[in-house]
Amino acid sequence: MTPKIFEAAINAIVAGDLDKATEIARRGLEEGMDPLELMTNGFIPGINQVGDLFGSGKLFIPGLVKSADAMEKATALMNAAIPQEQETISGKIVIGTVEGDMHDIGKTIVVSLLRANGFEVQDLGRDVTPHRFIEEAEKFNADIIGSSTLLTTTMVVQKELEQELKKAGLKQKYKTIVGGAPVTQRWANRIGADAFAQDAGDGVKKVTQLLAK
Ligand code: B1M
Repeated sequence: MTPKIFEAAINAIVAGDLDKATEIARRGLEEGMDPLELMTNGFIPGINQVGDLFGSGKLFIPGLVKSADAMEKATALMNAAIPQEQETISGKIVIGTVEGDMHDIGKTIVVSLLRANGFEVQDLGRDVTPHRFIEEAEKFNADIIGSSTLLTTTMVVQKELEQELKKAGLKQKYKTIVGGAPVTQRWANRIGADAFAQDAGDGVKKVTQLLAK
């Protein structure tokens, strides 16, 4: 039964079928599935297939948008079902998708998992400028600034954030963590970010390590 639901989730996202994706998400949760497992083995591979189809010219913008809508709905249902830690542990993070980038599905999963692990998270949404990251970190009294980017063209904003922090004399005050599909440890090292995370689980691990430093 379990692999079948993963396959159904993949197919619903590839078909851009919002109703089906919603039904599968609800059914999975009713049957007691771990929301992260359903995301990791079903919905995320589905949207990755969509990305491959789009990248190879076999799917066009309207199809990409339909699949993205189905994915956003499934992600919202999964995120809402992730059990939240009642006790907050010390550690405040501001997180957003960088300026010029509208992709926020992955970032939203990272936010949910951080909150589920007891961290205080301020979600800045998407299209966030380096200046706003810093301004919000100051207001929130954050320990960590996290940025996400899915476009190779907007990766540079993560570098600009590091430069702005240095210019403002705040590089020592905040630890930074970067993520997103084109981001690598090598990129993090190159721009001087304090950590890189491959996925949401790794994000929780790296944030925990940064706070222990
Ligand atoms: Co767009 N898109 N898209 N898209 N899209 C990509 C990124 C692309 C790779 C597709 C492709 O061509 N194969 C390509 C980028 C190519 C490149 O840069 N080289 C692309 C393009 C070109 C575009 C447009 C330019 C298309 C156009 O209009 N011509 C346009 C850009 C708009 C803009 O941002 N200015 C565009 C638009 C869109 C939609 C709006 C339709 C939609 C986004 C909806 C939304 O996010 N609300 C969309 C989607 C859905 C995708 C793909 C198919 C899927 C992205 C996704 O949600 N993945 C994507 C292809 C792909 O990535 N395979 C693609 C699932 C998500 C769970 O994974 O976001 O990687 P991810 O997050 C992971 C990890 O990366 C990590 O943890 C997450 C959970 O495991 N992580 C972090 C992420 N952030 C982190 C932060 C951390 C730690 C870990 O700490 C701070």
